[in-house]
Amino acid sequence: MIYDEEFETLPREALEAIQLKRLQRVVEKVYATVPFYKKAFDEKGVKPDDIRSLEDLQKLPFTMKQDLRDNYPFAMFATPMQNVVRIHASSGTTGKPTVVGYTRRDIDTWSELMARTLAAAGTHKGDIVHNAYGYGLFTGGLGFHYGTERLGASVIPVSGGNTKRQVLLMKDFGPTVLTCTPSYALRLAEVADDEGVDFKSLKFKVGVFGAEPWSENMRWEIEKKLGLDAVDIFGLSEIIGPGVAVECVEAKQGLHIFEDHFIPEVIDPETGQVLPYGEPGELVFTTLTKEAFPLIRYRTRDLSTLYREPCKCGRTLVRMGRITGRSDDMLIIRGVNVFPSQIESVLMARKDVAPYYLLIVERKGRMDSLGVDVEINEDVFSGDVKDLQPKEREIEKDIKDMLGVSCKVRLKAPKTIQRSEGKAERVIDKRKL
Ligand code: DLL
Repeated sequence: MIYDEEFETLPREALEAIQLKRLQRVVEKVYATVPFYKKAFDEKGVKPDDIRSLEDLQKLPFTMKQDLRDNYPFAMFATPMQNVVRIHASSGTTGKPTVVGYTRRDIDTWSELMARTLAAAGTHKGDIVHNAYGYGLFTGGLGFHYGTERLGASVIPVSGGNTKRQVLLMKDFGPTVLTCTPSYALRLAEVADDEGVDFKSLKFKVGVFGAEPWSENMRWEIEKKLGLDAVDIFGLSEIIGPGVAVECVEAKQGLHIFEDHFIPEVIDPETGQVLPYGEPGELVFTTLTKEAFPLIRYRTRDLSTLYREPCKCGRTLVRMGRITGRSDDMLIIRGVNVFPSQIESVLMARKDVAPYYLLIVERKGRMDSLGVDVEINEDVFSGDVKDLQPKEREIEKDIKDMLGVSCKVRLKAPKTIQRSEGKAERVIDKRKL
C-alpha cells in the first residue's frame, strides 16, 4: 500500500521543484542559525543565494560525524531549546554519543515517514506490530512506535530483551508484523524453538528489519526460518532515525528513499566526488524539512548505490541498494579489502552453518590474521567438534575463492556464539586495542 500517494509517486520534475524550494529554505536557515554552518559556508565562499538549482548542492560543504562531536551536545541545533520536544542519541563505538533533537513538527514528520515505511512494508490498519526495537535513546523503538500509531495499526511496545516473555506474547497476542534487528529476529525464532513454539505457526506475515548490516542470503535464511516476508529498512539518528528509506514488500529490490524529505547523493569516499546513479560509493544525505537538527550533505560512511529505474510498486522515489558495508568498517587483511557482509554472504550460502558468526582480526608479529567463528547447524552436528575439521577447510576455501583472503575458520557447537538483543557485534578487531 502507498501511504502518501501524492508524494511517493510524484513525477521527477515536480519532486525536484519541491526539493529545490525546500533546499533553499533549509540552507538559509542553517546559515542564519547554526554557527558551524555559517563558518563552513564562508570558508567555502558560498552563500545561501548561490543555491539556484539542485546541482548547486555540490557547492556546499560536507558535514562529518566529527563536526557533530565538536558541537556536542546541542550546538548544531537550528532552533532554541524551548522548541525542542525530544532528544535521542546514538551510542557509537567510540567516545561521546551523537545527540539529535526534534521539534514537535519534526516528530510529526518522522511519524508520517514511519507510517509510509510500515505501509510500504505491507502493514495496514488492523495489523498488530510486535515492536522489539529498543526503546530509549535509540531511535528504533520510538520511531516505529509513533509510525504504527500514525498508520492506525496496533503497536506492542515490547522493546528488546526478555526474549522468553516475548515469545509468550507473540503466541498469545497474535502480532502480524515483527519489527527488530535481523539478528534479534533470528534470536526470537531460536528461543521460540526452545520453548516448543513453531514460529511459522504464529501470525506474522512480514518483518521490517534494519539498524545493522545484513545480506541477501541472511534474508532468505530469516524468511525460511520465520515464515514471513523480510523487508529491509534503513535510517540513522542523524538524519531522522528509521524512516529514511525502506523496501516495498511487492518488489523487495532496493530501498525507496523519501526524497521529498532527504536528498541522497553517492560520493567517492576518497575524493568526495559525486558519482553517477548506478555507481557504488558513500551515501550522503541532506535533510530538507527538519527543524531542530537539519544537516547539509552529511557523510554517513555507509556504502551503497542509487538507482532510478521505476519500481513495480508505483513509487517514483530513487532506490538505494542494500548497504554493503561502511567505509570505516572495511577490514584490510594483508592488503585485501574485506567487508564483514561479504563474509556473511559466503557463510549464509552454505546449508551447514547457522547465521551466528564472529570475525576476529589479530596481528601476529607483522601479519594480520582473520578468524571466522561460526556455528554449525544443529542438524549436521554429530556432537564432536573434531569431526568438523574437513568442513572448516572447505569454508576457508569458499572464502578464499570468493574474497581472495585466507582465514582460519572455527566451527562452533550450536548456541555458543553470543546472541544480541539489538545491533549484533560481529567484528572484534584486536589490532586497534
Ligand atoms: O539504526 C536507525 C534505525 C532504527 C534504522 C531501526 C532502521 C531500523 P543509528 O543507531 O544511528 O540509527 O545507526 C545508524 O546503522 O549509519 C548504518 O551503518 C546502520 N544501519 C541502519 N540501517 C541499516 C540497514 C539506526 N538496513 C547506522 N542495513 C547506519 C545496514 C544499517 N546498515
